Amino acid sequence: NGYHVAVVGATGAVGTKMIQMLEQTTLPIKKVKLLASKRSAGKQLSFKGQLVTIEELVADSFEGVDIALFSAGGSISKTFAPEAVKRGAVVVDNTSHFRMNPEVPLVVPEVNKEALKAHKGIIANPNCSTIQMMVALEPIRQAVGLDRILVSTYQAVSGAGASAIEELQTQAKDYLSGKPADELKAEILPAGGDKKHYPIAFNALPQIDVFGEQDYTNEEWKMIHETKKIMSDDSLKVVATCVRIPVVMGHSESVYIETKDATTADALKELMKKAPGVVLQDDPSQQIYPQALTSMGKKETFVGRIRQDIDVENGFHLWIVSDNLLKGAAWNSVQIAETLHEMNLVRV
Ligand code: 11C
Repeated sequence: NGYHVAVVGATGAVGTKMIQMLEQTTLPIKKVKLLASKRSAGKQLSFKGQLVTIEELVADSFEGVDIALFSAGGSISKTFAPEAVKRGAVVVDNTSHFRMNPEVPLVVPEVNKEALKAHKGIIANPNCSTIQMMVALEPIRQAVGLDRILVSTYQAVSGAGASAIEELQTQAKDYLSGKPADELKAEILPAGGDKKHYPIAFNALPQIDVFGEQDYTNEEWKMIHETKKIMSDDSLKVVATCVRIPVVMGHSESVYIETKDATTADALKELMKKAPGVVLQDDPSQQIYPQALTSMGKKETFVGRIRQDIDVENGFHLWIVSDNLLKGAAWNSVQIAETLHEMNLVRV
């Protein structure tokens, strides 16, 4: 009894975390199928103490699969998600490919699980930096309304995949062994697909993904558009500056909000204490606040440094941190699968 679950992109930074999250889920699972490119086919990975052989991804891989979790890049999702749906599977897609498609729900379970009811086979998992912000801000939106969000991110290199982690580690070792900064080898960051690459070790790069319209990067546009879709509010003012920093896991965000109704920092702290998926870490007298390092390996979103703005009455500042590969990706995807099961929505 239970579901036949496939992981597409099983060897990637997110795929390996998806397998770990499936080991911990309450979702009933009868079988796990691990899919990847031809290069990885034949290798084995452990699931609940049993070795599972990775299979090459082809359209027929989805025969008999009930739930397919995708995290192998947008072009793989574009080609194979419809093939999975054709064969009766429900797809939870971690890439950006279907996110803004009006037919596809974009879901953070703590925020908008009702949107799952309209699914037609594919559900999109939002961008990591959007997810953690939604978990913290939705309870505030519900209580006092939100007029505007201004976010600056401090994002971990793991968001750009396993090879970006290696790039940071190699550059850090080389720099500490005396190699000058202008000789550090950079081939991936700030964006794999862009013309120039800069070192991330001992640096901060105000570019995540390539540049798009109006000199905002794609990562910044994702935060803007996805926030409006998840909160179902096109009038919400949202703007983002996304920065990569030399941290391996855990995205941090400085978030400024303007609420519609009057509130206080203490009231927001009380809201955060009760918010699903949120842990309040906010005690300046004891130097308690969220940190990337302590968020690593945790499923929750950590919120602290809540303060009223000095000048704007309805303005508030928050510091929001979460493990980008867990709540930002693998855990949110598995949580969507759990929620589909709880809402009896696995079969289309
Ligand atoms: C990063 N947020 O940190 C990106 C990774 O649309 O799912 C996730 C990209 C996405 O580089």
